[in-house]
Amino acid sequence: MNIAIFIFDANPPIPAYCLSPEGLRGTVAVTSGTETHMVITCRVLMVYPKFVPNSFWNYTEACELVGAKYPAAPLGLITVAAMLPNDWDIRLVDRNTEPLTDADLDWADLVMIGGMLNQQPDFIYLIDLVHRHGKPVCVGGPDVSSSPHLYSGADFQVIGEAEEIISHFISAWMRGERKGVFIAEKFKIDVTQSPMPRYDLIKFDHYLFIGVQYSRGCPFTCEFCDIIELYGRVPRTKTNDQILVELQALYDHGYRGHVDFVDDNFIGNKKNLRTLLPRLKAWLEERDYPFEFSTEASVNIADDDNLLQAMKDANFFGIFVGIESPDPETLVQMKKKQNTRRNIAECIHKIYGYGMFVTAGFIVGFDTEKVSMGQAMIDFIEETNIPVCMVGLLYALPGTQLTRRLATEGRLHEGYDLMKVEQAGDQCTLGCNFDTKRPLRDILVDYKAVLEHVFNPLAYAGRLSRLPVMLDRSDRRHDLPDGDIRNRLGSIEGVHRIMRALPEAREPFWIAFVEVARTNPNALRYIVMLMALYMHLGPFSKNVIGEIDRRIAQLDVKLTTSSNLVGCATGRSAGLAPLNILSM
Ligand code: B12
Ligand code: SF4
Repeated sequence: MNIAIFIFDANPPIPAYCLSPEGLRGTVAVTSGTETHMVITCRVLMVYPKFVPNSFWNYTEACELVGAKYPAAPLGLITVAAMLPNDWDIRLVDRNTEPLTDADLDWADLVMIGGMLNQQPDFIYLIDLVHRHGKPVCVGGPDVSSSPHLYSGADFQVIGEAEEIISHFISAWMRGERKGVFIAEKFKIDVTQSPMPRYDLIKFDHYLFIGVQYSRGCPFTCEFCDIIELYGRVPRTKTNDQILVELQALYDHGYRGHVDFVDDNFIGNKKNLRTLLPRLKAWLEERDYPFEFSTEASVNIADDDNLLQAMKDANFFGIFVGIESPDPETLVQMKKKQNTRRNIAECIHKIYGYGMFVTAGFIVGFDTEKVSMGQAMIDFIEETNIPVCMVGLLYALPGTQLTRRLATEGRLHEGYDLMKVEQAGDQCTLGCNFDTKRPLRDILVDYKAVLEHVFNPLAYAGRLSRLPVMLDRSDRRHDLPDGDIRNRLGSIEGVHRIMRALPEAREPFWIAFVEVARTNPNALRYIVMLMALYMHLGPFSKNVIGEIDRRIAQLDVKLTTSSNLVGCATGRSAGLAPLNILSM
């Protein structure tokens, strides 16, 4: 039996639907004039799965130092929350910061889960857990969009950007359907119509920073990149008013401190950005600088002094740049042409000149790499003087040009897109999920050498103490706003805690600290922040080096075994292993 009902005040607007009796759970009667209507109040529990523990990006110790629980809040989920009808009741549980209880699950009519690759093990576990509680699950987000086959256990899949397609899911749910796959047309979403994220669902003090998104997509063509596959190559920006309203909402919720523009490439649409930045500056000034910004941008940002100045004026303090490799031939092969024909170190130094520090991504494991790659990368990192370098192994992400090429060449490993609980990590430990051209052992040895150098406390402190000379913070505001969680780092007790936690780095870090305090006190708090990050990066890099050692040892065992077999088979002594065993 289906019962006709009316729904009002829904966002997006929803016509009258028919519901099965089961779908009526939680509905209430509302009388308006002489008519009595039913208003649906669906109880939605949104769950953000746990990230795998062994990741560069978790910054666990730095979070603990300031009393946060995880670096970033789930922006995707709270954006989707804002697309659901106003009369649906929504709760959010971020498993990285708080427990998910039976009571939460009992409360819900529907559970919605979203996340990325590095949440996959918990994500899949959660689908099963929710089903054991007898509740339906709707899934979405980047990993579902990239690898939907891994999430076929969910009742509903929303694939791609949710802004338009979600109304189809909502309609289906209202009609009483309990299964469905909804696929968004690629890159068609007009982000100016994207609703303001439900920041009210977030517990701000759980996080190091809060994300806002100005644009989606990137104009470049890097072969390994999944962003252009998920969000396209034509950057779509929100309007200036839209962003300022989002920032105002954060401000009104009382949030102060670090806001990250999570754009794929912040300068993807420079024309629009040029109009946003002066308004951002004025907005900040009027409110006495409640936020400091960071973002991600391609290295050609250094070509544009006006843009750098405008970002400086708008209180940007950090930029993540994908550098990837010091080798021009490798950059061409990976189709990262924007990084060729330029002196990258000069570009980075130029960004420092505008008072913004740079963190950067580097990758080892490309087909065209030469034997000397490891030392070249070390020299390059020292020359650019970037303290926090995310050096990973090349990882074939699902849906990329790289993955398609490797599949065609028969080099992709089975289950390459599957993150198993027992091996969970990130591209630092799991990379090279394909047959490499260069012997894998050589790649791992090179990679290990880079990690050993880059995260050596002396080298790290050396880069820290050289940075302030280049980082022009002279005309920058000195104080953080009241309520900024990072204020807890600046106290002398905070600095002592960092030093106590890092016995082997204590001496070089103190020397760097004193040097920076003397020469560039305005840069000091950034240097302390980068030291705090080392509390995670130091131990993390040791774990990765341990993992790489284990992978090398496994390869050596395979090599020995295979050499023995060759020896037996040919009647000769062991020693001449077929070379290709090294790329297993
Ligand atoms: C900010 C960011 C981070 C931050 C913090 C993320 C956080 N806590 O949420 C940090 C720096 C920590 C990070 C790290 C990593 N990230 Co990241 N990150 C991003 C980035 C740039 C923005 C995320 C965001 O907030 N987007 C804004 C929201 C609105 O978009 P969205 O999440 O896609 O949500 C939309 C849809 O997907 C959908 N949706 C989302 N959730 C749900 C849920 C339901 C139920 C439904 C129906 C729909 C739905 O609706 C939304 C609106 O359209 C994305 C790229 C991107 N453009 O999204 C990469 C991205 C998510 N990261 C990615 C990866 C691979 C990583 C890393 C492994 C490192 C790396 N980049 O190589 C690490 C791993 C982290 C770890 N701890 O292990 C990949 C994920 C690929 C995949 N298959 O899952 C992405 C897509 C791109 C990329 N290569 O960087 N990341
Ligand atoms: S510049 Fe960055 S976001 Fe753009 S295609 Fe290359 S890796 Fe992807």
